[in-house]
Amino acid sequence: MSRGAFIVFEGLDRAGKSTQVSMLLQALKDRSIPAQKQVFPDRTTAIGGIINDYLAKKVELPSEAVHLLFSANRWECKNSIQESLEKGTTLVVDRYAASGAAYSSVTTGRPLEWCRAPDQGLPAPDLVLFLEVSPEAQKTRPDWGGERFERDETQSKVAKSFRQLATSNWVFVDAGRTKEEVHQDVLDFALKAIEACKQQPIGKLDE
Ligand code: Z5A
Ligand code: MG
Repeated sequence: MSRGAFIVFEGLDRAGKSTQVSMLLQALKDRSIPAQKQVFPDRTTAIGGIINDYLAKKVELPSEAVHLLFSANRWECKNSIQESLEKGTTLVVDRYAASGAAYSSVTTGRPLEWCRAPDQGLPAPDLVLFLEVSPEAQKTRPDWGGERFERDETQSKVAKSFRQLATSNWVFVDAGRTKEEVHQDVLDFALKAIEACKQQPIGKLDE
């Protein structure tokens, strides 16, 4: 039996990731391709609850501790990710390990290698769709600025870290266009990835 694809959306805040996750899921459903959504941070778990309080500025924690919580939040979901892919379900994922390393490299000031280490061994994405958005466009989108990392200076440093993390399975998508235009590109890349990884083993991060 063929497996599902592990498709991850990454990008700065308000790039339109959650919007594109929903549009892609609907398009896959319309084509009868089994697919499921996964969101990180998963704020519904015990660990996710602490992350949520931290992001909403209700609790203070050392940045290194927060980094490990974000990673633990992914490890909590490792088995369910693996099982879904193996049974043929494509996962459409809203942020994953690259967000972990990119944001924490800025908040902790530690090297990217240090930030990537806790995620080593987790299932690796087959495709990372990086949604690129300019600082100007970012600010025009609703609800900008409420959470902890939503400041210009932080965002430009995070953008730089994301670029350093890109590997051959990343594609950069111009997310400054209309939702529908972005979606057309996203769907093309996603359908190709779903086809290409059917008989491939599931990869592991950094292994
Ligand atoms: N974080 C971390 O530090 N470490 C980790 O390991 C992980 C995350 C996983 C919360 O993430 C924070 O956690 C985040 C990174 C850090 N930093 N901060 N702050 P989150 O993913 O939960 O954040 P969010 O609240 O969902 O926001 P977001 O993901 O940044 O937004 P988005 O999903 O990219 O955008 P959207 O919700 O789809 O769209 C935003 C608005 O723009 C909405 O009104 C849309 O209708 C509109 N929109 C979308 N697309 C377009 C286009 N093309 N044109 C015009 N308007 C559009
Ligand atoms: Mg979102």
